[in-house]
Amino acid sequence: MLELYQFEASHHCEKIRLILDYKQLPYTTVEVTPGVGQIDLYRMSGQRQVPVLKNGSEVIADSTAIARYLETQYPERPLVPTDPKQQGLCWMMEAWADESIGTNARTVMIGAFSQHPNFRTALLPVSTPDLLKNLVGSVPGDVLSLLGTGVGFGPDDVRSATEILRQNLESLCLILQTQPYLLGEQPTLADFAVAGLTMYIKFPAKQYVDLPVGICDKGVPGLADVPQFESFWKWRDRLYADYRKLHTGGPTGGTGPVTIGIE
Ligand SMILES: N[C@@H](CCC(=O)N[C@@H](CS)C(=O)NCC(=O)O)C(=O)O
Repeated sequence: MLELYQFEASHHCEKIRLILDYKQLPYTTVEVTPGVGQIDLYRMSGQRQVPVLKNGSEVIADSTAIARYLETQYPERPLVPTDPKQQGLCWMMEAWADESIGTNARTVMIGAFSQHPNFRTALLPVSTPDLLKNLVGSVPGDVLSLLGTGVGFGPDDVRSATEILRQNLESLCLILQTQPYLLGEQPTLADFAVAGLTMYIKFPAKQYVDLPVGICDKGVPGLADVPQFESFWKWRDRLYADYRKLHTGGPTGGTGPVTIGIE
């Protein structure tokens, strides 16, 4: 059985969950406790970030490496086109989703927390400090004091990340004007990477991810709620409806999430 070591609230993990669901592979999730659980993760995988995939004795860290591994081991329902040009574009778009969308989305979400009380209250009443820690990743120090003030998350950082994401969403809308998926007629890794890494800009419309219900369909004002990008969010809703399994209170075919801590 495939085991995904994850943070439920991680956008890189969401990319892998989308891929696992698309390939119709059963898996269990192991919820890693931020901080202490990452020590075990380090022992297991040689690094401390999620996602990590375990398949028997094989341990694969990093979402791109996991995608490659899954494509090699489970070629049914392929994710990567065979045509060389399409294949090159697919890997390029996947990297762009991780680096540009993923990095900037994290910044704008933290910015939205500090600037928009409504967005914050949609999450905070039921959130735990752990959830916030998951969202901000490895940033040290007291999480709440970080919001809007920490290094890399000040107003200028948020403004420039928002501008980059506007351009990214505009490009995606243009591509999707004439074709159903980012590389043409079939879904590929590019689609699942973009869908997963846009999670912090706007959370999925239904409870695909085990997060507070109040956060479904909520997102960063100015990006998640403007008519200009509506076609992109509609596209993502359809991708989720077609390929992602709804959260059912336990992981797919598994025993339920467990937390790993220090021994
Ligand atoms: N390049 C990695 C990035 C993974 C990543 O940034 N993971 C975050 C969660 S989204 C994490 O584990 N943060 C905790 C930490 O860095 O300690 C990938 O694609 O998997």
